[in-house]
Amino acid sequence: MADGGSSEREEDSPRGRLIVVSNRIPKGNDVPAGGLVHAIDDALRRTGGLWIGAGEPTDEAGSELTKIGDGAYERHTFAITHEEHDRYYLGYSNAVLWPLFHHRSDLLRIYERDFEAYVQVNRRVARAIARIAEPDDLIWIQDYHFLMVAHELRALGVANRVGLFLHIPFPTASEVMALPQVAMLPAWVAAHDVFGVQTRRDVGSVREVLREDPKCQILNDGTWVREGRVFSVLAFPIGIDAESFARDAQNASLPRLTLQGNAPLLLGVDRLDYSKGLVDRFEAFGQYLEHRDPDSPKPTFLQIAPTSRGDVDAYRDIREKLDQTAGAINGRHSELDWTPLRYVNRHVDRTVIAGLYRRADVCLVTPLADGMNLVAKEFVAAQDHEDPGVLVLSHFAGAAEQFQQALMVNPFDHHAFALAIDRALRMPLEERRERHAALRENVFTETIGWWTDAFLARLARAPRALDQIMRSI
Ligand code: GDG
Repeated sequence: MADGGSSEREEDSPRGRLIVVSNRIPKGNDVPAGGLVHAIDDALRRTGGLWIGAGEPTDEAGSELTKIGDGAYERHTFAITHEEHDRYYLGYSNAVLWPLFHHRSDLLRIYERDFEAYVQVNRRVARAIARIAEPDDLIWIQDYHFLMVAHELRALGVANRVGLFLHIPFPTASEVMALPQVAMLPAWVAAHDVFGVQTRRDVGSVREVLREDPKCQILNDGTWVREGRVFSVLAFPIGIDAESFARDAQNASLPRLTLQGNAPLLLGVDRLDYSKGLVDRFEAFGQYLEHRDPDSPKPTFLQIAPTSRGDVDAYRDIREKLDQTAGAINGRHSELDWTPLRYVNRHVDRTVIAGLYRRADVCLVTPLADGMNLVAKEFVAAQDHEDPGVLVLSHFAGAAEQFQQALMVNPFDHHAFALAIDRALRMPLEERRERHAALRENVFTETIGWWTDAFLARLARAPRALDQIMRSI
């Protein structure tokens, strides 16, 4: 992990306010438990400050921020038109950056006007921040929707410390060539003081891209310089509120699952996204069913996958493919009293999810590309440590860097994946306990609070941009 841990909390705690920018922002006064939104809420409660996020799309977009709700810190939305929502959010963010950063250049939908809308929205956000930021405020930008905001802030003369955390993987130098704006990317990254990513592998990819830029230079201490500005690229693996998740899982009452006797339960929980490897997962389960010992208990694989970004073509395609694959597997293997695959294409309550994690014997977390994957961490936190289930984890989840004790699989290799399912279902208690103990240690140590503190402590220690400007004159 990056330098900067909880021991630095006291002396480096930021003096100014914290200004957070994220695409999603809670609109009501209730902040959903768990996840990133909760972590930002927690950080803002401690430091004070404000949170800026996208408002509901309207017909016209002014440059003013709109204050929403009330509470321990301020929340504001920036305006966005329906057309910008289509072009900046569904278009450039989710049909260019998302597929490219998840190694799916075949799904790119490149339109110049989408990029123009992205620039427009990033510029609007930067101008709004420039109007309200005080010199000591820390500015913390979340994710790929705002890769240009820091660059725009510098152009406006904002010298505050600015960090960005990228929740998704970073593409390699050759993949990034598919981005029409490839030449601009190093300048966008270099405009931050801290550019945070999930894993060491991602740090490596950012480095590869920066090395292609003749203006970027790496220093002996691992920091970078571009046009006189020093900046860092560091890994901060995101975590969860493990205590609260474990509590919820213990207290959850389970829905009736109608499993046969003590039949094993395999579980998958994912937003319905092509990066999550759901079709490969279904096919691997199909292969497992094909070869399973007919005398062994009949397992049920429950996949929860609520639709997301249903307005983007690639998401409609994956949904169709999944329906077909699930139908074919159940058609082939179901019996009168047994449906091996249950696929729920709907949002399920968090407490129910927590209870299902605890009940599950095996959790399948097998993305083809994923920044981190919080489901892997939630499953580990929810398990009973006396009799824990088994996490089957893809090499391509960011969590794989911390979770070597999971049962690792290559999701593209359906045969090996099917064998891993079989091994997980048969794993002796002793081995399950050993593996789970190692994973649990990580999940309860490197929590969401740890992540926030580590990032903000590092950002607060970054040399002031103003000092940097003075030095370079
Ligand atoms: C991005 C990166 C990175 C899912 N279905 C339901 C539901 N969920 C919850 C899970 C989990 C969350 O959604 C999904 O977390 P992930 O980490 O898998 O994924 P992304 O949304 O892709 O997020 C990812 C993350 O940012 C954080 O940095 O880990 O790699 O892609 O919390 O439990 N929750 C409820 N009902 C559902 O039906 N309540």
